[in-house]
Amino acid sequence: MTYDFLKQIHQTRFLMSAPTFKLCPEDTGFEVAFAGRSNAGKSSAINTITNQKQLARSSKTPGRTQMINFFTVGHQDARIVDLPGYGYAAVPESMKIKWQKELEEYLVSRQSLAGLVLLTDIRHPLKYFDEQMLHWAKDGDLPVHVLLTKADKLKRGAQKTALLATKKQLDALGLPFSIQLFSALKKEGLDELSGVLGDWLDLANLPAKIQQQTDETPTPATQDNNP
Ligand SMILES: Nc1nc2c(ncn2[C@@H]2O[C@H](COP(=O)(O)OP(=O)(O)O)[C@@H](O)[C@H]2O)c(=O)[nH]1
Ligand SMILES: [Mg+2]
Repeated sequence: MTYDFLKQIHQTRFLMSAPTFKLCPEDTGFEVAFAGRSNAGKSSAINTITNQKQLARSSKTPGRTQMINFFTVGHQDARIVDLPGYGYAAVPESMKIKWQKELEEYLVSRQSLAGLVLLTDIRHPLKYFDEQMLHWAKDGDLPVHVLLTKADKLKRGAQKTALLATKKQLDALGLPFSIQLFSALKKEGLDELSGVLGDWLDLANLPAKIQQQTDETPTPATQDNNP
């Protein structure tokens, strides 16, 4: 099953970019948002799980106005959302506040949003804005899956220590979560992540939905159809 999810996730395509949530796609089906501080390894994770080199471009320009990027996982009703990396010091305070308000609104009220994947570098604990995101997720009854990225940077023992420490941090927030180690470099943690995405995006039922849609599409009358 997990293997099938991964195959389906490899079908991910770019849908659109939006400068604000007001311009995002229709609120139908299921959506999973990826969030994290800039440099957390978000683009690398999305590219790795979708098996595509440049799907989520890594932005090398700190402070650049970033877009919210939407991708479809084989169907427009199964979407991955790449949220702009937060934590740029260069962004003016007024813009930060505006963006945070929008983000909160999206996390709390987006109907199709089925879960939040929060990425953090395994060498750094969750910081203020990560916790902010987690609080909003809690307010929106949104399940959270945490990826400890760049796990290859640490040895086994240190990985375990980091995992436990972050679990403790999350436990203290009192929200439902799951957590895993992830390495885009070593392609580690793909099965676990694809299992979570498969569940949240309802990928097991997607082939049936696509079939149904095909059936419902009216076939144009051919010339053989005499009145
Ligand atoms: N060692 C290692 N480096 C990684 C991994 N994932 C990302 N990086 C590096 O971390 C930096 C930031 O990655 P990127 O995906 O652009 O982060 P983003 O800003 O969150 O989208 C880049 O230099 C990546 O090459 C990983 O799994 N292992
Ligand atoms: Mg990026």
